[in-house]
Amino acid sequence: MTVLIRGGTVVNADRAFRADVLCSGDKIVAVGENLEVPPHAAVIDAGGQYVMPGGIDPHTHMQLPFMGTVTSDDFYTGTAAALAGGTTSIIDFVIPNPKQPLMEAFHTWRGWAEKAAADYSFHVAITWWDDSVHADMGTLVREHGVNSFKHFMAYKNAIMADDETLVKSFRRSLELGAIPTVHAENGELVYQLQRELLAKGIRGPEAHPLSRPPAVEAEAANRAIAIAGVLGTPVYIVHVSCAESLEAIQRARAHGQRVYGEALAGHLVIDDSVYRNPDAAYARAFVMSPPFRSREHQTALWHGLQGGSLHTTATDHCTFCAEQKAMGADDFTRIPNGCGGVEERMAVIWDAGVNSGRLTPSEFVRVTSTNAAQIFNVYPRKGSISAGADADLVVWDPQGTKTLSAATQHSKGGFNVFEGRTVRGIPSHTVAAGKLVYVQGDLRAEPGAGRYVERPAFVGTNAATI
Ligand code: URQ
Ligand code: ZN
Ligand code: ZN
Repeated sequence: MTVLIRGGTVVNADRAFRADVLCSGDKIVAVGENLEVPPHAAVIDAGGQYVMPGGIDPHTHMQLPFMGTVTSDDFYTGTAAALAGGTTSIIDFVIPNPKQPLMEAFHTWRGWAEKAAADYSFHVAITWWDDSVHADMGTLVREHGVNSFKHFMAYKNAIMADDETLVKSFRRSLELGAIPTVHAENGELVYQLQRELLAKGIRGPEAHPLSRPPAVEAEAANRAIAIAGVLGTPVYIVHVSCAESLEAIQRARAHGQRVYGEALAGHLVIDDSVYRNPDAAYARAFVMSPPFRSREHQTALWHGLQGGSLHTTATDHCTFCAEQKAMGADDFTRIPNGCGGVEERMAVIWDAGVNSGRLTPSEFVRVTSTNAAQIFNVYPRKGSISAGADADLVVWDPQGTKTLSAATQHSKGGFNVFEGRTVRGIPSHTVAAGKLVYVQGDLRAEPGAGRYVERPAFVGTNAATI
């Protein structure tokens, strides 16, 4: 397929400029003014619109078996929803059960993801340790294009990595040229606080944030940063939700340590009042970890994005329907943790970030696409509008408006944490691997069109380029 996007303003992380974009097959082949219209080309009139690199969501959980159930979105429905929102690549997670061989889990997830409609890659979680894990990490890096390993410091008695596992896995990651990432919450503290709350008879969703205060997250963030600092490896902290964790990152970076931070669209605009809603089913829908925080933490996260101490935005898309969330109706610790957002991320961040003046369009591109591509070593294949890059683009209508709602979303789960929010600035077209997959409300996502994206190991001592 040949697609010519003409008359728009191209926005890359470094600059915005007037240019047409020509895509042939799955690549961008030309970026320049007044490009000729090739025969049989599909032409998109992008006048008055921005042409930006397709979004990269570096944190999703499609089809995840978790807390006794499986997330509502599978790899097709979740990636189709992503395309409808202008995100053209996801980085999901292979999460082996403790004692499960990593390669077995990796091949299982690969099978699940074959139905994906958009390109995908995997962080692999290190949930246990022995010599076979050490060996499989090498196989994954050298033969399967994995360059990032996830560590859940929360979820005791499930997938939590203890300090021994963290140290051994971080060291192995460094040897292999891979970057360790962490879910930073002290799982022991969470566990004990949960027990205490239940013992006091506080069993509803309002207890969830009480069992995971910011200090519980900050302790783990500081610990992961300290371990990485001692071992000399970079570290990427997912879903940074509070000022205290951000300050830990800022301190480390101020001393030259290579620490990256990720902010979720939800944590940037939703506050913890949702947990005090008298409708327990409504409050349960917002149970995710780390929890939504009070407003001052959102201000801190925006300052982190603006100031460069937070680098990427993601969603942690992990949807459960009301019936699944009701598994914890009389015990908040049994509410499956996770919320959606993969379809809304870019519009929410444009509306709250660019329209407010917090971010320029180029900074928007940096935090929704380019930084993730660079940190996880797929730039400029991804995260750039340039000849030779993948033809993953979103044509962005800055005047278009939409009211976000479960009634119109494409993702499953039947709930939208951004319900009722009217945003200005929405995708008009999404092009993925050179195909028109979303055209002014018409979603043309194809199961199986997504490709597994190998991410090369980092070379030399400086892992990433930012
Ligand atoms: O912790 C995660 O990132 C996964 C299990 C999604 N759930 C969540 O509450 N964040
Ligand atoms: Zn997490
Ligand atoms: Zn997650």
